[in-house]
Amino acid sequence: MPSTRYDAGTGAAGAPIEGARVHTGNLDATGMRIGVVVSRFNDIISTRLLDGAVGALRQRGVGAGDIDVVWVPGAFEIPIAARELASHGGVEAVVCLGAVIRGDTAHFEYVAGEAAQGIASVHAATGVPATFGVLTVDTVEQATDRAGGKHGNKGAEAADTAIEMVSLLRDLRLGRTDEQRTSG
Ligand code: INI
Repeated sequence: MPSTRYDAGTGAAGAPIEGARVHTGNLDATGMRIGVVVSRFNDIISTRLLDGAVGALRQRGVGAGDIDVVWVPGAFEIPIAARELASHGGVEAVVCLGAVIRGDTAHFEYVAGEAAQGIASVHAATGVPATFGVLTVDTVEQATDRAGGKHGNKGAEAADTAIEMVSLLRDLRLGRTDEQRTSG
C-alpha cells in the first residue's frame, strides 16, 4: 500500500491512500488562541525562543490578543503553569519554552527530565496539546544555535507544531477528513 507523506509547512501531500480517511493538520492558525509558557532561567536564550514562537504564531494568523504568555522561574516550573493554562486558560494548545544547559547545571537530568515528563503529562491530563520547545543542550553555544542561530529557532518550531496539532484535533473532533476540509 502506498504511504502518504504530508508536509504541513508546504501543504504538499503525497498520493492518497486508496479508500482511507486521511486526517492531517495544517498551519492555518486563524481564530486560534494559544498559550506560551516560558522560563526566565537562561533568559538570554528563552527570550529568543519566545520571539521565534510569537513570530511564528502571528505569521500563521494568531491575533496578538489571542496569545497568552506566562513566565515561570525555571524549566522545572513549566509543567504546572502549562497544565493550569491548558485546563483553565481557554487556550487550544500550550507552547513550552526554556533552556536547560548541562554545562551550568549539576542537576541537569532532573530538571530536563521533569520538564519533559511534566509537559508530556499535560496532554494526557487535559487533552490540550503541549509542545516541547525546551532546549536540553550541553553548552550555551548549542543553545544559541537553536534559538535563532544556525540550527533555526526551536521556539518557532514548537509554535508551528502546536498550530498543526490544534488544526488536526479540530478535524478529528468534527470527524472531518482532509478531503472534506478542502471541499468545503
Ligand atoms: N532551570 C532552567 O530552566 N534551566 C537550567 O539550566 C537550570 N539550571 O541550570 O539549574 C534551571 N534550574 C532551575 C529549575 O528549573 C527550578 O526553577 C529550580 O530548581 C526551582 O524549582
